Amino acid sequence: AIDAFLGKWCLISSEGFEEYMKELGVGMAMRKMGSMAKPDVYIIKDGDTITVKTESTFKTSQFTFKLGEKFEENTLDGRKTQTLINLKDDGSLVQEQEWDGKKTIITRKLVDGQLVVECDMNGVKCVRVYQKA
Ligand code: DKA
Repeated sequence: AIDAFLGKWCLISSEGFEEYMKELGVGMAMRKMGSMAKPDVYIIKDGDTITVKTESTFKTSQFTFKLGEKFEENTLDGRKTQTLINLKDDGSLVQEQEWDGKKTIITRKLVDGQLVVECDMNGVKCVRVYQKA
């Protein structure tokens, strides 16, 4: 269930994020800030509605959705995407963002009590690990 994902999470490691942001088309200034940011992520549930809030000194944003229902997401780097989030049988939470004929997938899973976020854009992958606050 989604319940294991709920709570406050703090970034503790990040690999390949700069390259991933570059592949997304994020400009240099924002990539610099994005690389330096150590965000806190809050995953909150209200009935069947889920909110993911990302808070950092550089920028704060949030999106709210229902599993399996497409919605319009405004991403941290300013993309407006058509996003679909599903919970897979293996327990991972898979977020598919589509915009301008492009697509990226963000997969979140729980591994040893940590939140592991894997991003993939055209095969350029990044892994970010969050610890429960
Ligand atoms: C995360 O949750 C990573 C999510 C991907 C963000 C992409 C764009 C960020 C640009 C500053 O840790």
